[in-house]
Amino acid sequence: MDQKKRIFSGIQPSGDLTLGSYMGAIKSWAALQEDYDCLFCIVDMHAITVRQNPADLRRRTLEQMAQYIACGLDPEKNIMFVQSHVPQHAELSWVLGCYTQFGELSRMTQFKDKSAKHADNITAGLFTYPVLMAADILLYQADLVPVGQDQKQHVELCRDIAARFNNSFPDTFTIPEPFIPKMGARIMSLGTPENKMSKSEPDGCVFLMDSPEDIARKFKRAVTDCETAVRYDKENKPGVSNLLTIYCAATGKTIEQAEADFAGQGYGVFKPAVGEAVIELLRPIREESQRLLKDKAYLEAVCKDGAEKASYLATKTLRKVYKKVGFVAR
Ligand code: ATP
Ligand code: LTN
Repeated sequence: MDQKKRIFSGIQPSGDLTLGSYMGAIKSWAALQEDYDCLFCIVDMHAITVRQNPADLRRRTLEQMAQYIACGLDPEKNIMFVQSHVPQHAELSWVLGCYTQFGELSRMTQFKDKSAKHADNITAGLFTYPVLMAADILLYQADLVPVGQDQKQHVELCRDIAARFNNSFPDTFTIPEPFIPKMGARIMSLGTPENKMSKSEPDGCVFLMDSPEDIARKFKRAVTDCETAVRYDKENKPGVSNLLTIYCAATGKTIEQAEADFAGQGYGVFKPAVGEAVIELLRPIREESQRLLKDKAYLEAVCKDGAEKASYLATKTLRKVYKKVGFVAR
């Protein structure tokens, strides 16, 4: 029988999960869990590449696990864990860093963007972020890495590092492929629809845990344009196009169907209707997250079990790598 292909992906607990995290990532992960052998990680070590409040980081990490489960990821079917619980990520990252060029890291657009945004705090960790990400993926010999378009460059770098390492030490790593799920929608900020909805920029975000009242208010205030027609035109009508994308992702309709639904009706009808669709989409996720968060012991047990399973796989790869580079066995 064919072995299932392996998938690895992760999200940083750098802010509360948003509608973008769900529609762009977690929803497609949930669709993959039946057919692939999946690891879904909460990458807290990546989160500290920019300043975090420790208490918030701790709270969000457990909340993120609750939300993964509430969004339909099954801890029985997948390995779900917290990155810092598996020290092999940091250990492999060191070795891979010695097989990565300074020039390669300097070309990463996320580094350029984030260092411009945090000009007073450009750390070595922010610079070597993609090396840790490569370690995440290669430790588990992942075949596919589902990510949004913005992360493709990092997965390409991971492939280059793996190929270079394999060139010196054959048969060490599986070369992974970026996998941009077709159903994954790119969700833009409700306030500035030219920018991606990002959990570290709370303005313009809809959070998975927002109350129905908050969601309704945010959609009523969403930035549109001075026309009245509900029509998809990303160039000239970024706000309306983003709302259409959200509406379709929430209801399963096509853009054409949605445009027809609102033909002849203005934004005063359209915006609250999108809000309503999102309220219904997020209601069960919010309620299930709240229920799970009351059972801290269960969430901690899921994290522990995930970390044990991940460690088992990670140890195998790390042992092989240490041997190949010439470290003496302990
Ligand atoms: P940060 O603000 O800390 O950079 P983020 O909210 O932009 O975080 P990430 O943790 O970097 O999100 O992304 C996790 C995954 O979700 C990635 O694969 C990314 O491509 C995807 N993703 C994040 N935001 C969106 C969005 N608005 N629309 C679609 N996909 C998204
Ligand atoms: N850099 C990613 C998060 C991330 C990741 C990974 C994704 C860290 N390690 C490994 C896929 C595979 C992000 O910001 N979205």
